[in-house]
Amino acid sequence: MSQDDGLIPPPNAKLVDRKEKWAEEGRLMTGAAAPRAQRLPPGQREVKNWPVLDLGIQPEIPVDQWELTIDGLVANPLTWGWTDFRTQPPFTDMSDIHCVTAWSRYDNHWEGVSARHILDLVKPLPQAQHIIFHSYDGYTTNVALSVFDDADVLLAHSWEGKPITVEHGGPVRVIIPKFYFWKSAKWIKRIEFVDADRPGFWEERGYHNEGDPWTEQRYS
Ligand SMILES: Nc1nc2c(c(=O)[nH]1)N[C@H]1C(S)=C(S)[C@@H](COP(=O)(O)O)O[C@H]1N2
Ligand SMILES: [Mo]
Repeated sequence: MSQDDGLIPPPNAKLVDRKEKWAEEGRLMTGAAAPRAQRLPPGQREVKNWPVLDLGIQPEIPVDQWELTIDGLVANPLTWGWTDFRTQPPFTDMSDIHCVTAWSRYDNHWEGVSARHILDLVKPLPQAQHIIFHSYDGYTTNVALSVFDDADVLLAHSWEGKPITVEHGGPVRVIIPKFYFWKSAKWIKRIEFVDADRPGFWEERGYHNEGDPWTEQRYS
């Protein structure tokens, strides 16, 4: 956790302890990589509900106070308020969720602003190789720029045609379908482009730096 995120010690310390233990013990690892053609990654089970996972803080940000800053190694840094965000070209996509705690949820319909549109606007500098997501609850997570730069990545404001609820990261959360869901930061506040990679909250606590479900990149 970098200094400037000011994470309050998570009220959900028990969950953090338990998930750190899972990483230490390699829980849920099947050791059997599944072909990508298989929809359900190894060690996962399909659920029909949508579980909530967070650190015990669910920040409530009214849309008129919501701001998103995109900065770091980009030619055109920006800060959007709600109206700025909602006047970007709309993007919709359907994708599956795979959480490292072994549940997967199929066919989620997302609506928001595509990662590629954001990249077109901010124009990452050549040195920008990694991205750090910063959230309103103090959570952080990291991905390579090449992971963010994909056709199915977006900043979502709606799920199944309705605004994403606070518990699921509304007003706006990141969606990165190809990785375990901890990379999909809820309550997104800042997207920082950096040259050197930096582990986020779970990456510092035994979780994999990437997180490909089909090769079970659960733990580091
Ligand atoms: N800001 C923030 N984003 C977060 C988290 C969090 O605690 N804070 N948890 C991550 C984890 S571990 C998962 S599995 C998903 C859960 O999203 P959901 O509660 O909508 O299912 O959000 C991810 N993004
Ligand atoms: Mo998770």
